[in-house]
Amino acid sequence: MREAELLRVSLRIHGLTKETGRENKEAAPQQRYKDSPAMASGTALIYDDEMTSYKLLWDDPECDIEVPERLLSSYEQLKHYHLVERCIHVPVREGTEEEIMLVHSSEYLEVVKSTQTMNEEELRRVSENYDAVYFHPNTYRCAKLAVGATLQLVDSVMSGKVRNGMALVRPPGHHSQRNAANGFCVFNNVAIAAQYAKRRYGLQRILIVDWDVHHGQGVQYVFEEDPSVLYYSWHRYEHQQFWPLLRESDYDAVGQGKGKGFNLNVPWNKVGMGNSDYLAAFFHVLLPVAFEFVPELILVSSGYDSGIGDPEGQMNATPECFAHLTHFLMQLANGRLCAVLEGGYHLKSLSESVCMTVKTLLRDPLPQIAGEMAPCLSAIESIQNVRGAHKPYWKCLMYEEATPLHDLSTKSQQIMKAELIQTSTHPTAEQAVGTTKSDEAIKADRFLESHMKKILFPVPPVKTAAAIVSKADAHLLPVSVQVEMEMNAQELKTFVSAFDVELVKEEKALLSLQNVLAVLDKILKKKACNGIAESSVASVSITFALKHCFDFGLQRVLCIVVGDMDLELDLDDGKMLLMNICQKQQTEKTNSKYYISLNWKEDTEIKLVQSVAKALSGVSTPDFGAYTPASQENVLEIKRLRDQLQQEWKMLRCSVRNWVSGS
Ligand code: X5A
Ligand code: ZN
Repeated sequence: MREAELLRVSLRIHGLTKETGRENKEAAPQQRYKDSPAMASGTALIYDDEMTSYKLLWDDPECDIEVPERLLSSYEQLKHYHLVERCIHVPVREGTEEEIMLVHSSEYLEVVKSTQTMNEEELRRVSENYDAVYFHPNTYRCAKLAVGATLQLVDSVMSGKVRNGMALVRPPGHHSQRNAANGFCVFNNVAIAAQYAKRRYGLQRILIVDWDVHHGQGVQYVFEEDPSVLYYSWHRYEHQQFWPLLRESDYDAVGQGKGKGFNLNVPWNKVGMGNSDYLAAFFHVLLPVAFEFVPELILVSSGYDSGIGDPEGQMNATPECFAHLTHFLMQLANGRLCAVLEGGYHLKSLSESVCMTVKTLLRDPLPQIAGEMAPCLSAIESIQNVRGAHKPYWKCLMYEEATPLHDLSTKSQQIMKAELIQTSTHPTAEQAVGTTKSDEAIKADRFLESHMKKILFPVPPVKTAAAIVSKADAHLLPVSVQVEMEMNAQELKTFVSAFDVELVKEEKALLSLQNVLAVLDKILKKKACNGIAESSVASVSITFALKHCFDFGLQRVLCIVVGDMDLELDLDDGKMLLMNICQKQQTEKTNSKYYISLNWKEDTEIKLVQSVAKALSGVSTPDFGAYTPASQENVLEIKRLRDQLQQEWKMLRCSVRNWVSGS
C-alpha cells in the first residue's frame, strides 16, 4: 500500500492538514495554494513607443542594425498573439540622476546629457569616442526611460504587484560602463536595477542571466568583486576573435576578490550554437550554480541576437528555446523574474522570441523543442572548462575535473580563419560575406514563418485536471475540475478484464483506475494541460494508463516512478522511458537506455512528489529554501549514471572524457 500512500501525498501538498478547519468553506482552497506570504501573480509588460524616437543619423555599418523597428515589431507581435492584453501594463518613467549614478560617473552622465542639444556633426564626434555607439538628440531621454522602465519592473515585482515581467527598452544596457557608452548601450539598465534592488529592498543575492549573444562586459565590470550579484553570460567568443574581443570574456574570468565564483562566462568558440547547446549550458552550468546560490531576484539581460537568423550572433536557437530558458529560471527566486531587452537584430526572430518569453512568463504551456538534442563538441568543451574553473567555489561542482582543456576542437580552425582575414585583400570576399548574411536573414524569415505555425498550439482550457477518490481530499487540490470519465463503468471492466480478471471484482481499485484514466483522457484530448489523480493501486493504474497512451497513438512516454514499485513493462520498443527513483537496488534489472534506476540513499520521495504536484498545478514555484548540498554518495551515483548513459542520452554530456574516442 506504499504506492497508494505516495499518490495520496501528492494531494497533500503545501502541508495542508486538517487542522486549518476550512474544509467546508467553498471559497478557501484557492487562497491556500499560495505561498506564504501570498505569492504574487500576473506578468508586467513595460513598453513606451517614445523609446523608438531615436535612430542612427549617418552611415555606420556597425550600428545600422540597431533600429527603432526592433521595439515596434516586438510590440506588434505581442499584440498579434493577444499577449499585451493578458499582461499588466506598467508605465515607464525616467530614471533619476541618482539612480543612473548607482553605476555611472557624474562626468559620464554629463557627457550623455550634453548630447541632447548637439547637431549631427557634434553627435558624430561624441559617438566616435566610444566603441560601436551612435548618439541622437533623443538618445538621452530614451536612455533615461530605459533605466526607469527597468526600475518600474523591479518595483512591480518586488512589491508583489506582479510575479514577473518584461521591459521592452531601447537603448540596451549591458555593454555600457561607469565612464563609457559601448555597443549601442548608454546606461546599464540591468546593472542599475541590481544596485537599486539591493539598496531599496535590501536584497542579498541577485542573479543576472545574460542570454544576449554578446558578452555583457559592462555588467561583469560592475559586479566583478561583488558576491551578492551572480552574473552569468554566454557569448559568441571564437577565441577572442569576436566583438568586444576581450580576454576577460573567457571562462576563466570567475570574478575577483570576494566576488570570486560569482562571474560565470560561457564562451562559444563557434557560431551555429543552437537549442541543445543552450540547454546544456543551462543544465550543466547555470542551473546547478543558481540553485546553490538561491537568488532572491532574477534579472535577465534578455537579448535575442542569440536566436536564429540574427546577423550578429549567427546562432541557431529557435524562439521556443527562450520559452524553456525562461521556464527554468521561473523556478528560482520564488518566480521573481524581470526580463529586460538587450540586443536582437533579426526583426522576426526577435519578436517571436520576445513573444515566447512573455507567453512563458504568463505560464502558458511550452512548445516542445524539436530536433536532435545533443550539444556539439565545442559547446561541451566550453561547458567543461567553465565547470572546472568554478569547481573551487560551488559545492555542486565539487567533484569536477579541474584541468582545463587547452586543445579545443575549434582552435586550429580559428587560427586559420584569423590568418585568412588578415591576409585577405580582396574586397569581393567582404562583399560575399555581406550577401550571405542577408540571404541568411531571408531564409530565417521563411523558416520562422512556417516554424511558428507548427509549434504554437491552442492552450487547453483547463490547467490542472484532478480526480480523487475520497471527497475529503477534494479541497486539497488547486483550482481544478472534477473530471468525468468518457469510458463508462462497463467499458472499463471490459478494458481491464483483458488483462486482469481479478481486478474487475475490486470496486475500489476500479474506481481508482477510472480516475486515473479520466485525467489522462483530458490530457490526451487536449482539454487539460496536466492532471493529478489519486490511486489506491498505483502500479496497476500506471500500467493501464500507459496502455491507454499507446492505444491513443503516443510515440514516447516518460514514466517517472518514485518509490519501490513492481512494474511489469515492456521497454524494448523504445516508446517508453522509465525512471525509477527508489531506495532499493533493483537487482535483476540493470540500467539500459530505457530503464534508468536511481538509487538514492535518503528518503526523497515525499519531497519529490510534493514538488511535482506543486509544479503541475502551477500556482506556486517550489521553494527549496536554503541550499543543502547533495551527499557525496548521491553525487557519485549520478556521476556514475551519467557516465554510463551519456553515450546514448547526449544531453547528459558535460565533459569530453569518457565518450570521445581516443581521449
Ligand atoms: C546590445 C548589443 C551589440 C553591439 C555589437 C557591436 N550590442 N558590433 O547587442
Ligand atoms: Zn547583443
